[in-house]
Amino acid sequence: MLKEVESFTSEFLEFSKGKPVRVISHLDTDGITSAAILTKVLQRLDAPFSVRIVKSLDEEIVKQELARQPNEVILFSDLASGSMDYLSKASEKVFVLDHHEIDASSVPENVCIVNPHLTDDFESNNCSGAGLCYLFAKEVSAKNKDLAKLAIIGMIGDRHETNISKINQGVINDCEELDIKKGLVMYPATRPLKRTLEYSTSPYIPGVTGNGDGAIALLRDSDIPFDKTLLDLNKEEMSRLITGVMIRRTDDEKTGDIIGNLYILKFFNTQEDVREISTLINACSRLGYYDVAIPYCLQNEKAKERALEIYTDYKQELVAGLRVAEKMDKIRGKKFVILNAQDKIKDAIIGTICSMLSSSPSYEEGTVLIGMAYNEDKIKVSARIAGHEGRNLKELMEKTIVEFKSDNPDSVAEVGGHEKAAGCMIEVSKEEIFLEKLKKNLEVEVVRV
Ligand SMILES: [Mn+2]
Repeated sequence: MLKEVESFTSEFLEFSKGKPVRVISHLDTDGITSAAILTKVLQRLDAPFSVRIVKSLDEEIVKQELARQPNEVILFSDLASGSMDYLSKASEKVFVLDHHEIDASSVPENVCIVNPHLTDDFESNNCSGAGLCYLFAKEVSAKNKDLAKLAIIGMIGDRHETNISKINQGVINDCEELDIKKGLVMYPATRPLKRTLEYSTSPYIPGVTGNGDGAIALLRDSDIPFDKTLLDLNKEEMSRLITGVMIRRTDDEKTGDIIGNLYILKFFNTQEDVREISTLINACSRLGYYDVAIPYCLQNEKAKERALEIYTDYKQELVAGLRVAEKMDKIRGKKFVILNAQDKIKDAIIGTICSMLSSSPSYEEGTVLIGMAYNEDKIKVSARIAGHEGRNLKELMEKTIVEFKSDNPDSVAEVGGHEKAAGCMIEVSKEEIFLEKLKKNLEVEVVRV
């Protein structure tokens, strides 16, 4: 893939000479770190540029951005692979650095793209959007090697760590300020364990999560000082702690995923857990503070202060939302649970709440969790699955929306996501009708071939 990056870079540098660059990136951690890398590269090139962060690309947004041609150069990061049709209408060249699935035959001639799916060895080249932006940055100048840490944050943000490809390994090797330690996968690994355990929702530890006394009891049983951090633990202490956690999760089959690598990065001159940095960036971005998230990535002190405030509020909101979700009346069926929160939980966090619940052992492996929350006159619907195995949620949502729309042709409902996390937006006025369709599809037994 390095060859592809090389020709992409030379084409980009040639084409963008003397022109302002317009960067359009995705709003998750990977998209924000991608935008931050590109920001730094363009600053170092002394090139004028602007950045736009979007939730997803639709025809309207693509049209708006293409209207900037021919005066500006358009560069998409961490998105656009599914928008080749729209991009073919551009009057000029368009540049794309993306890792999402793509139909190779759909790439028009005017699109200059690097995507691991378009290479001859996807397994080795698999990486995040930020990883691609980093390879581009390094190709522009070897001095940009210091941006490897942003690629690492994007990689963790997009959960690439369970299967490190050759390209990702290269990024890890480039990052001198990264430490990797094997242990209990819980974050932050850099703060006192009594707190980390108490606030741990992933893994969810019965009797410990949300229970300060339970957290202290676990540490006492494991013979570990309360104020030690995960990073401080020696091998014996780590294995005692893992045993203690496993005992409490005994009736649950998901124990395998509690052990893995902890990623510790020197960021703002302190040791930080990459999973926590990633969550913080995601929180700022999802709440609309892109102007805080990007400078935070670039280690701006003022942005850090603001980002921490936003993150604290976000965590409090999550804890409160989780409590509401636990107490709420739910629609329960065979292998599914629907939380119709209406206006009791903010739509910005309903998906995260479902993800947290999906890692709790109170739900049997394969249970589909659906969260619904109002967003003005719309309802945001999020689907998650407990454990690893289960139905394809994207298909489930698509099927439901197709049926829903055939009865409600005026609806503007749209589905997004993938197999394990999907969602859609529907009109509040159609709440009951949608629920009926959804329940009907959830009740259908899935026959495995
Ligand atoms: Mn991504």
